[in-house]
Amino acid sequence: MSRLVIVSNRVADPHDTAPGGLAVALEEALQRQGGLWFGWSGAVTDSDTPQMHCEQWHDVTRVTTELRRQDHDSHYAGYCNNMLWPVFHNRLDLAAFDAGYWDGYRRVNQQFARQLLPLLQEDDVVWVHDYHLIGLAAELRALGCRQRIGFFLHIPFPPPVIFMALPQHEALMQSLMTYDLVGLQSKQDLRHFSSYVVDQARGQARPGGHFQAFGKRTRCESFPIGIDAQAFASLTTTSEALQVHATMQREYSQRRLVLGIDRLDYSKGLPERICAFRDLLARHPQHRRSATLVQIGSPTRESVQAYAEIRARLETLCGAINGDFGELDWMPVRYIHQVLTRAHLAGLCRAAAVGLVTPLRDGMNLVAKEFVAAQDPDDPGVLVLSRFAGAAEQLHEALLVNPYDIHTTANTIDQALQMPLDERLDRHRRLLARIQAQDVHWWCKRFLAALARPTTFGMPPPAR
Ligand code: GDG
Repeated sequence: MSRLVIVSNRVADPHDTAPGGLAVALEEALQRQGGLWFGWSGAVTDSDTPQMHCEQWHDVTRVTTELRRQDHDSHYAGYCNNMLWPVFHNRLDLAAFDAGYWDGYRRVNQQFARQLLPLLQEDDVVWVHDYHLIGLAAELRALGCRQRIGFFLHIPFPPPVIFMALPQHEALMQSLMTYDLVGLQSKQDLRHFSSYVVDQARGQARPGGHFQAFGKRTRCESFPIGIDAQAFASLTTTSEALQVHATMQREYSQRRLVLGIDRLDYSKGLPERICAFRDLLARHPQHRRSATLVQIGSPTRESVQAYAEIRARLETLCGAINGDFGELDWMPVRYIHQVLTRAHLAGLCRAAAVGLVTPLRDGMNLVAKEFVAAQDPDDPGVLVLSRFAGAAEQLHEALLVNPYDIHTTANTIDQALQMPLDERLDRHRRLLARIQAQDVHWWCKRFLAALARPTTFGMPPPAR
């Protein structure tokens, strides 16, 4: 079996006592095949020669590198978080089209390629993750790398008309086409990719996910990411989770807890969610005093302007709803701007009657799956899920909503709060079965098996 090399912007900490499902699955694949994990250490340097750091943990080598300060600013803070993230999430209004960012993006991809290449062995398989490193395969190939290289995009692939708002859309697509395999989260992402290749790049799409354009060819398929369903479910039985659950049940004896867990990101639809909850209380007064929204908004990317704005907006909305509807012994919304432990989150999920996962746009959304995995199978809560999350393609038995439609979302929360037990049981059983079958280990194995498959294109090689 070939050695596996994973490259991602950040490298998971092997000493983390409760890592997320993705870190667990990748770590497991690395342990199985032996391997190397390469990424940014999180440190910036003013020196011209970024230092690397190497750590061995069981059979896995972790190599991290610093970034030069100006490269970090234009790559991570600039092109990644101020251009690619908003554009790929259909938020052209929040993108900063700064011509200087692109050079930094390329420099970091070149630096990663230069530092990684000498560490590679002949039979290695390289798996690159996410939008920070779209250009890595092209940079590695330019240096003579011949190993198989796959890429997985964790965020949505936008419709061509939106993608083309990026001045560098052609260069980005050419970089993607340099990979042996490109993995996307959903079938819709795949349709967007295909439509760009065929309609904009005048390329070809063939059955089996084969694409040809720009004199290059690649395979592109959807690989919906899953969670470690079993591990998340077992977190609900830890003493920390049981304590959270007991506290919540004491406080919400009618079990009318409505829960949201998100990074405080503008893609997650938090203001719209608070407005929908407000509309619920205004038009369905029977839920006043009984339904409480607990919203965890964990801090993220706080140096980016759009993130500071979403935080301020959310605080204003939560203050207003509590002021207008709250009573001395009941607050409609509890908003917590902190990072909680995973066991704490699992306990909260278990105690909740309704999980609100209503992003405006999301590659997949793992919280939707974690919520289902944590439910009591004999008395499960109901998942309200945005149609615009990749997870909606798999989780049909959730109550699907358009999060921009505040009125209908409020009515759907009402429907969820009133759903009879037999319907909840039926929906939950189906959701759980799919989440367990298509978990993060399934995702990881499927991607690596596809990457290992020899590529037979069913079309003549491109003219060079
Ligand atoms: C990207 C894509 C795609 C949240 N708050 C806390 C906390 N979390 C955990 C959740 C979940 C994870 O963070 C968030 O995952 P999501 O999938 O919801 O969203 P992104 O961070 O935007 O992830 C997304 C994902 O990549 C994987 O491909 O699904 O579409 O945007 O696991 O539980 N964890 C802890 N404390 C918190 O306060 N410990």
